[in-house]
Amino acid sequence: MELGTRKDVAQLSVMQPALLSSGQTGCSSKSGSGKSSCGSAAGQGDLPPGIWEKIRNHPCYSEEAHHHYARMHVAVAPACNIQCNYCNRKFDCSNESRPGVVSERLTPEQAARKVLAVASNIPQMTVLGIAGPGDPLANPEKTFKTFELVAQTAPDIKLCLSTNGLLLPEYVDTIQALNIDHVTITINMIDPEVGANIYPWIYYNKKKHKGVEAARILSERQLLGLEMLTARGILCKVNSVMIPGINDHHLAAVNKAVKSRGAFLHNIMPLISAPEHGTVFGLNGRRGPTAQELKALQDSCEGEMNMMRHCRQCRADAVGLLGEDRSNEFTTEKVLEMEVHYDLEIRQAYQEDVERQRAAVVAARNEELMTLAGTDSNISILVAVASKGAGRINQHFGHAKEFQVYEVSTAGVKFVGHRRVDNYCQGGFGEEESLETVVRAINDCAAVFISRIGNCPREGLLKAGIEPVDRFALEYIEQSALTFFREYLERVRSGEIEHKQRGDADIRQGALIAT
Ligand code: CLF
Ligand code: SF4
Repeated sequence: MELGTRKDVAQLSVMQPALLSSGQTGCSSKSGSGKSSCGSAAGQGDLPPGIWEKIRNHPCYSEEAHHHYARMHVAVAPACNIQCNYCNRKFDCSNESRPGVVSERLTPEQAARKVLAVASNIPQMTVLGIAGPGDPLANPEKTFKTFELVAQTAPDIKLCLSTNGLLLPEYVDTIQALNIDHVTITINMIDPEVGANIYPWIYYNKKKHKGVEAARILSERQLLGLEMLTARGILCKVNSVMIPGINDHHLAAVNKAVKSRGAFLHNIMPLISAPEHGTVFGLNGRRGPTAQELKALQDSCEGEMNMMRHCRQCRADAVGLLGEDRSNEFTTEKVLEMEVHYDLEIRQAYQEDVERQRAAVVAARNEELMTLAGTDSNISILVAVASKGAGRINQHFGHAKEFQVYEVSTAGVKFVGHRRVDNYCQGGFGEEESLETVVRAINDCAAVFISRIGNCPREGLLKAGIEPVDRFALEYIEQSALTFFREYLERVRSGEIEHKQRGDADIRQGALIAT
């Protein structure tokens, strides 16, 4: 299937179904650009059928899909051919994983069996990604053998690859031949002087290259690979790690460069850096961005290009919805004992049901958005949400390991990020220290939506100026956020509450074990 021209893709990305249906202007109108980019939230009506088919149930390429569909990774690619200063090779590749995580290594045959086991048990698992623990293209035999085996036995599963891009031009033909429709390239710079601060060396053409020379080769290979893939109609996502003081001001130029070469989606991820990770940046005290810094950069890049904001920096053996991780249920030992029964019809029937639920979520949001039509206000707020998936507020405050963050204004509602936390309820008791961490993580939010909450955390949140809201328990997130926002404006107008700009919030930097 042919991808549209680059111009088509750029134009598509500025449309949002909710806004189109309401006749309102873009959700980024306050940015001054006058453009709206909800990017990966684009719906079926906005996209050519070929592209919609590729993204509709891919949890990374579609924000909407990530509430309903799962992905899995298989860790078949241990070696790497470059060194990034935010990576410690004792752990998984940090281009798609959180630092400090070690995945279980598999052979292609073990990996293919695991995919079937997961597909049998999780019918909403639609995508197989290979993202490490090193670079998949530095391990081409294992990577491509795995894809080949899976394509033979589970043909409905989309194939996805993530790479540092050094060897991409060599493998574009193989990627196309194997129907790998989604490729992620981590591109942190287009200026080798900047790159020399991120990459001490690369290994290329049987030779170690260092400093600016290494970064120049890497950048040329990455951009050439991106151009070659998009020319073949393969959807490309670019990941960039935001490293304050090194490439934070440079990433806008990276955004333009990858957009002009046809990238479909740009995922700017925060540097996660702590001494215990043993990385150069961690040991040198290089800090990651705050929530506000990250959002400001993502907002500034959001224009004609889709920005991904729901990335969870997964493990190289992650299984499940993006916000959860079920990899422990599918260890090699457990998979060997499992009865594997891959049934395409059962999977399709399940996914049809998911599509019905998904359509209901969108319809409820659009209906609620109509109630804001004609409302004039410059106010926008962030709300945090505890959710286990399906687009609903369906998690107890004390059980949440992450909060999803939505921005709401008269222009609509959009997902703008997530905040990982220690769950407040540990062994049946609330933890004072955990509450402080949660408050710091969602300090920029006016409210937190949960299905239930105890009195102690309720009081603590109120004291911090964050309104705990449990009256939308089990309701749809976006619809509830719009209802809350409409009432919030009414309360501001009546003088019941005063609208205040909230402060900044923390992105978790410490050691991350397991998920
Ligand atoms: Fe995996 Fe990556 Fe494919 Fe997704 S992850 S290879 S595109 S299937 Fe997704 Fe995970 Fe973020 Fe990657 S949330 S780290 S962007
Ligand atoms: Fe680590 Fe990935 Fe960089 Fe290789 S490409 S050094 S595995 S972060």
